[in-house]
Order: sequence, then structure tokens, then C-alpha cells
Amino acid sequence: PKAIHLSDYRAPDWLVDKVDLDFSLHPSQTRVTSKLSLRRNPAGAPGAPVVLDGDGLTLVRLAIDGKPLAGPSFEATPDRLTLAHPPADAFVLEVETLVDPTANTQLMGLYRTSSNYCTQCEPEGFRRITYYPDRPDVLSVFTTRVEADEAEAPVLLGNGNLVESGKVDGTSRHYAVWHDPWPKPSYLFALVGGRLAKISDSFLTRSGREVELGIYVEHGKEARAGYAMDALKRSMRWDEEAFGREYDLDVFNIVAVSDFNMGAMENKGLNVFNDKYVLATPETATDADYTGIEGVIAHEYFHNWTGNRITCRDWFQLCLKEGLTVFRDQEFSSDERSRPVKRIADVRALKAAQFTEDQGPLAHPVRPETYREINNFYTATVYEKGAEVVRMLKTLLGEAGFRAGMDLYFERHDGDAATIEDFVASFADATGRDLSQFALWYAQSGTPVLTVSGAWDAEAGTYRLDVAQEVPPTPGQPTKKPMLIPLALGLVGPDGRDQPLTLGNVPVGNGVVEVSEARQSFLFTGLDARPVPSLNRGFSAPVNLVSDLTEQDRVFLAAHDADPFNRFDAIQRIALEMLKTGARTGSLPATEALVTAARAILADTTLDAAFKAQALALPGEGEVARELAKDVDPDAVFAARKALRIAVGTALEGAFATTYSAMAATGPFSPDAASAGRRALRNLSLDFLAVTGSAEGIARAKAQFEAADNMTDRITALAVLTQHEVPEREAALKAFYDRFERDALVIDKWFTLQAQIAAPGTLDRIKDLMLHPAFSLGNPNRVRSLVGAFAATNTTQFNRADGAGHDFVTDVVLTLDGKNPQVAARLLASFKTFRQLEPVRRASAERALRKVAETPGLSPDVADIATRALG
Ligand code: HT7
Ligand code: ZN
Repeated sequence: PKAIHLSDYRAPDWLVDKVDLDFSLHPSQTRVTSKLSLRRNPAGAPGAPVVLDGDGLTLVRLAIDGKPLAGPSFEATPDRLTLAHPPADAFVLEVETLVDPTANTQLMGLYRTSSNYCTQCEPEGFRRITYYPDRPDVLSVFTTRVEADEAEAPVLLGNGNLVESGKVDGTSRHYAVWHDPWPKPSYLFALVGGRLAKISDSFLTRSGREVELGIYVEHGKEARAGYAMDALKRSMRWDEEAFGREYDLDVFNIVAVSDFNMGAMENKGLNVFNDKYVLATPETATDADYTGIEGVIAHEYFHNWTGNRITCRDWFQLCLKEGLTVFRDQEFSSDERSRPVKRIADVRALKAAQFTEDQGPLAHPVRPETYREINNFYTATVYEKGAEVVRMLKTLLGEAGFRAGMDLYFERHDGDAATIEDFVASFADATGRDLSQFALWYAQSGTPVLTVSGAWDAEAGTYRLDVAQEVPPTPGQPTKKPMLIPLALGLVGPDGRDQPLTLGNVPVGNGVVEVSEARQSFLFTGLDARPVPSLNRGFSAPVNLVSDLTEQDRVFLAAHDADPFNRFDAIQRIALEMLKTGARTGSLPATEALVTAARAILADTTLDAAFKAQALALPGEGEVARELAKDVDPDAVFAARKALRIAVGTALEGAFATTYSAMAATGPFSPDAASAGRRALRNLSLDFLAVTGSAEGIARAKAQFEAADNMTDRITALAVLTQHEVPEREAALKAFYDRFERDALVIDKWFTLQAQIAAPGTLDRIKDLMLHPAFSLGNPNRVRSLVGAFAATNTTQFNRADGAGHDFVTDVVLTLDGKNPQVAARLLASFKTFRQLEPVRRASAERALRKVAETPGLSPDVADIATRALG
């Protein structure tokens, strides 16, 4: 496919004032009739033809203003419908198409999942249903009639409010008519039909609208949707309180399905979710699953304003809705749970996914300027870095300035298809601040490196911070301009307390200095003693910080920093430096500093358990590899990490044993943050206590596995057992399977644990598991849990020196490409770090990628990733 450029944007030539859709659902021949009220756009090209998008469509019939159309007056291909000479500047075009939902394995457009009918239209799925100007800047008012056999699909859902329903006389069929009064682009269209169970609730908005809430699930799963419903109501209340945003329809429905390409979709009034982000019980869902559900339910709900009421002008602006909505869901979860712990978890995820992406061949700006396949731009950069950019705006403008900017954005752009320029201008205009340099965060890719050193002048009582910034070159961007970086910091005195932060004579009230030049110095005055700087507090900017702090400074900060994020960061950095040395040299340096810092954190009664669990979890193999950046031998990284875990586990055995007992549950299971934190710390202790594979450690894990009354404890114990080649491993895996074999989401966890075993037998194990009756290449959750987890997290086996891991994954990609290109392309993107590898593994990865790139008939999705990954 050819490249599409942001600079080529043109307003649509034709607008759709309203659209009436009629679906006659049938497993293989669903009839779709659409009536489009088309109107020439005065801002479009004069005299332009009507060109509607399609994708694999079969046209049945066409009419204009009720009169059938034939022959040369139009041209229809599966991918386009053209009226070269439209009859007037406004007319009604009636189009009938036939689609086959059962044959739809891409899960885009109208497809079937567990025999139910369901749609996914973002970004370009609507064109697989009917011909339409399938672009986000064409907003229309949709009315949808859905008809189906009543026994096959007793539930019929659409966007908006239900206006009519009934039986089709003399047949076994029935129908429902849904009307959505809010103009929307086609990507927000949805319909669902099938045999579904419902849980109901209601919500009273602050202005008094009674909203009917429904969560639809497959029959038998209703008991598992309660937490999602609770999360939905909390989200609705929070958006009113935090952003003044109220829900705007009489109904809000969520449908959970088992076949879904991503996590969930924010269709207006009818969100469709992957089962994984709706269904939870203590026996089947981990604490991470519960937080995931809360976050995704909130995210999709928040899209109602940031995405739906204000949508994107074009797909280049994807971060306008995604980055902002991730920021909003992160803030929601911070308010509902522990803010510091949420921040730590978010930064960990950002570094693992986005920093890695930014450092490799798939790096791109938060707002890309060119793409070939938009499906490949639903990335950590657009989502997570996009959220960081919004967070920085808030840091720079302060709480009140940020809220004023958001209010202005909602006021100005409600009903619009907007751009990043519109968004930034709202903040600039609301606060009077020039944000032109700040806007570079949207345009320049790559993670800035901030190099910081300090100079203490005892006589003058001053501390000078010298800061240099550099944004590394990334694909298509060899040179960069300096960015505006909000750097939150503190100067920690010898007593562990923050010293005053005064620049010249001016107190830095908010604790944030603004770095805007390539090199800059900040002179802090009025200090009594040499401070230890605590830099980038709360991770105020998504940068790689290089500082002259010593290991001793870090031990001090880990114990005393008033900023919890930097306490976490200090201990992580100590561990990271040890791991890097260990991986480079084959032997660990002295580990006392880490043990001292870890002991202090474990013993600190002011810290909550969840924080301790985060601080003491060593950096992952991926983070070490990213820091090493080149000639990475994953076996050496793994060995260093294992050695460090053993060193810490052995040195703190007593403390971990005490913690393990102290954190035992005292009452029935609850998914709340405090209880989850206790479980996290207890399970971290279990892991350290079993790290040597000692009989005692294994016995403890086995006992926990057998006694657990919740999935978090059971799966962590099983994870510990699977890391060791002991007889207990296979026995526990079998027991787990037997217990949960009917529950696909739980069996996904079973697949993942086995895919993560860092041993040469894993590849064969995975190949066998792909033949297991519970596995299916047609279901994205199964593929992600087995093959995706292998490629993304099993660094030693995916990157086997003999190349077998790379060949296996690319073979799966090629097979999958024929079924589901989106999922295949995501899997192939696991190769994005291959240039970091040492030469033998690098060559093997490159060979495997080339084989993919040279395969004829690739989907645009896979072709795009292969080409860009090879750079
Ligand atoms: N806006 C959605 C993104 C999306 C998606 C969802 C499901 C299947 C395919 C999809 N393609 C893009 C989800 C979100 O970010 O909220
Ligand atoms: Zn989203």
C-alpha cells in the first residue's frame, strides 16, 4: 500500500447528514441496506465525484432518491463505489450489500463470536460492512434497524437509544431500531445480535438523567460481570467530578465477547469488550486482572467525551483521543487506588513498551506524519507516550490551568473532528502560555536523554545543576530540536528532608524547573549542606536520565526521598547498574548496596505493601537489554538477573520469611488496593524464598498453590513452580488445567506460564500446546497468551542462538496472516528490538524478518511491520 501523509489532508468532498441502516442478520448472507443523505461539502473540491470506501464488498443494488441505478452511472469494485457524476448537490443514495459474518476471520467489520453477531469498525472496519466515506471527519446521525431470527439472536443492540422493537409478522424474525442523536464517524458504529445474558443497573447523572446500564455476556457468565459494573458506575461519577463530563444518552451498554482483536472498543453507547476486561471472580481473576478491568472500563467510558463527542479529524490525530483518554484513565485509577503505586506501574509499563519502541526501528512520533497501515499505529507511543505528554501539560500549567484548558477544549470542539493543534491551542488560549516548543513532543520521536550533573559550593551555599538534553536520531528524523522538559526535583538534605528550592532568589513553588535549551544551568541558593538531588520526581518527563549520582546517593534516596516514585527509582537504578555489569562481564559486582536498600524498604513501616512489592521487584530482562542497547546476549542478562535474585533472596531470607507470614490474608478475599498490595508483597517474598529452587522454597510454593483461595495466589505459586525443573511443576500444571479446563481466560494464563519457561524445551512445549484442543489460531487471546507471550517476554528462548525461536514466530505470523492480519502484525512487531542483539542472534532475526518480507501476498499490516523493522 502507498504511504499516506498528514500534509496531504483534504476536507471531505461529500458529507453525510444522516444515515439509515437496515441489517438483516444471517450467518453467511447478511443483507445491509444503507440510505445515505449525501450533501456536497462547500469546503471540498468543486465538482468532485462521490467516492465511497469499501473492503471486499458485494454490491446488490443501488438507488438514488428511490430510483434504481444501473450501468455506467456508477462504478463498483469490492473496495470502492464511485459516482463520477452525482445527480445533485444533495441526494439520498441507497446501497445494498451482502456480507458473510461467519467467513470473517479478521474480526474487523461484522463477524461472529461464539455464534453471536458483533462488529468492530475502528479504524477502517465499517467499509467491510457497506460503502461509506469511512473517515473520522465525516460525522453523521445514525439510525439502525437490526433484524434477526429471534431464536438465534434474541438480543439486538445498536448505538444510542432503543426507539422501537417488535416481531416481523408471519416469520420467526424480530427487529429493533436504535437511534443515536449524536453525530459520529463510522468507526464508532456498532451492532450486536445474539443469545446473551444481561446484568442491569442504573446511574443518575448529576443533572438528573437516569441512565440504564447493561452488561451483556455469554449465558453462564453473568456472575462474573459485577466488578465491571461497579467500575463503570465509579467511572461515570469520576468523570463528572474530575472533568465535569456527564453521560449523554438514556442507555449505556457493554457487551463482552470472546473473540476480539484488542482490549475493548468505545462505540457510542455500545462498548464492545474482550471478555478479559469484563469477567472476574476471585477464583479466576488476578489482582492485575481486576485493575485491568477497572482501567479499561474507565478508558472506554471516558472516550465518550474524549474521542466520541470530540473525535479526530484524521487517523494521524489518534493520540488526540488515545493519549488523552489514557491520561484520564490513569488519573481515575490513581484516585481510586494508590497514586504513587499507580504511577510506578504506569512508568514501568511505559519504559517496557514505549521506551523500547522509541529506541528501535518502529519508533515514530506521538502524532505520526506518515503511515501505510493505520492498524499498526495503535502503539505504546500513541497511547502511553501520548498520555505522558498530557501529563506534562498538566505539570507545566498546574491543576487550575490544565482544567481551564480542558474546559475550553470541550467548549470549543464539542461535535468536532479535531486536531492536536486545536487541543494545544485550547491550553495556550486558556492560560496565555506559548506552547509552541512544547508541541514538539507530538512531532519528534525518540526518548530525550537528559544528562545532569551537580556542583556543590559549600562557601556560597549553592548547588548548580548542569543539564544537557539530546533527542537521539530515529527513523526519518536524523536531527532534533531541544524540547521543553518539565523537570520536577528536590534537593534532599543530609537529614533526609527537602531543602528549600530557590533559583537565584525566587522560590520554585511547584518544585518544577523547565529545561528548554540544549544546555542549561540552574543555580540553587540558600542551602546549608550538600544536597542529594532527587531528579525527575514522579517521572515528570518521559526521558532517560543520566546523572552523576553515586550508588551511595541512591541508597540514601531509596531510604529518604520524600518522593515515593524516586525512592522506587533509586533502588531500581542500583539494581539495574548491577545487572548491566553482570550481563556484560558474566559476574555480578558487590550487591551489598542493593541488599541494604531493600532491607530498609522492607522494614519501613510507613510504606504500604504495594509500594514495597514494586520497589523490590527487580528490573525485567527487557529493561536491562534496553539499557545495554547493543550486543545484548539474552542468556547473559537472564543469568545476571537470576544471580541477583539469588543474592537478594539469600541475604534477606529471614526478612522475606517474616514478610511472607505477616502478609497472609486475615479475612475473605477482596480486590481492593490494600488487600492486593498485601498479596503482591507476600507473593514477591514467596518468589525470593524459592529462587534457589531449594526443597523448602518449592514446598512453600506448592503449599500455596494447593491452598490458595484466589487466582493471584494460585497463579503466582504456579509461576514460581514453573520456573524450576522439579517434579512439582508438571503435577501443578496438570492440576491447574484440570481445575480450570472449561474457562478459556484462565487457560490463557496456563498457556502463558508455559510459554515463559526459560529453558530449551520450551519451544517444543509451545509447538505441542498449539495442537492442544484449548488452543486456536483463530482466537486472538489464545495467540497472544501462548505465542505472543513467548515472543514478548521469553527473551532467552525467543532469541535462541540457533534461530529456532525466531523461525517459529515468523512461521506463526505467516500462517496467521491469512486469517487475522492485525494480530499477525502485532506478533511480528516483537522483532522490534532485534538490532540490540549480539551479532549471531541479530543475524538470525534479520533472516527471519527477510523471509517474511519476501513472502508474496502479505497483508498490508504484516508487510508494513516487516519493512519498517528491517529499516
Ligand atoms: N479505540 C480502540 C482502538 C482499536 C480497536 C479496538 C478493538 C479492536 C480493534 C481496534 N482497533 C483499534 C480501543 C481503545 O483504545 O479504546
Ligand atoms: Zn482508547
